[in-house]
Amino acid sequence: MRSRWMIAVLVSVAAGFLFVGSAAASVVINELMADPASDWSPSDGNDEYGSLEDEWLEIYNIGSEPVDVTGWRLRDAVSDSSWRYGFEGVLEPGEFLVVYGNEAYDWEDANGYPRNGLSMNNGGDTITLVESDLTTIVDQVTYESFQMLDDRSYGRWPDGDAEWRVFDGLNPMDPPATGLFPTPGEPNAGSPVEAVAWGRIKALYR
Ligand SMILES: [Ca+2]
Ligand SMILES: [Ca+2]
Ligand SMILES: [Ca+2]
Ligand SMILES: [Ca+2]
Repeated sequence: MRSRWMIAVLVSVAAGFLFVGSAAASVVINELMADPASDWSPSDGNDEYGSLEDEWLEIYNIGSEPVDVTGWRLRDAVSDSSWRYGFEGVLEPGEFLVVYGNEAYDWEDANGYPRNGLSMNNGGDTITLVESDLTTIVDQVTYESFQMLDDRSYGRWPDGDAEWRVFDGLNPMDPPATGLFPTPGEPNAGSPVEAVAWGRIKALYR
C-alpha cells in the first residue's frame, strides 16, 4: 500500500513538473492583423500594400524560460488545413516574434505547400499555433470581421492577458474600442482611450 501511495505521489509531482515546464503554457498568440490596408511588412521588398503579404501575426513568450519554437506551425480553420508557416529558433522570455505574409509565402515555397501566405480571412477566422508534433495546440484565436477591418489589429492587452481587444488607433470604431495602435514586434502598449464595456461594442457591430 505504502509503495503504491509513494508511486502516486511521484507521478503527480512529475506531472506537475511537466505542466510547469510545458513550452505551450508560456507562448501565446499575442496580436494579429488579418486585413491590412498599408505596407506593414519590412521584409517584402516593397513599400506598397498587399492584401496577403502585409498580413502579420505576433507570438510572445510570457514565461521566464526560453522556449524552442522550432517546428511549431500555424494554420487557419477556413478553406483548407494546409500549414501556413513553420517557426524556427528560440523565443527568449519577453521576446516577440512576428511572421509577415510574405515570409509565409517563402516558407510555403521552401516546403512544398500551396502559396496561401498566412491567408487570415477578413470575414473571420480561427488561427491555430501548434507544437512540432503537429497536434498539440499551443494557442488559438478566433476573430470576427469588424475586429480586423482595414489596419485594425486584434491582440491581448496587456501582453499575454486572457482578454483580447481591438487596436483601432488607425481605423477608429465608434465608440473607440481602445484607440491603441497596432504594434508588430513590440509590446501591446498604452492605455485604452475609454473603458467601454466590450459587450457593448460587440453588440453594436453584430
Ligand atoms: Ca486577410
Ligand atoms: Ca507590402
Ligand atoms: Ca514593405
Ligand atoms: Ca504587439
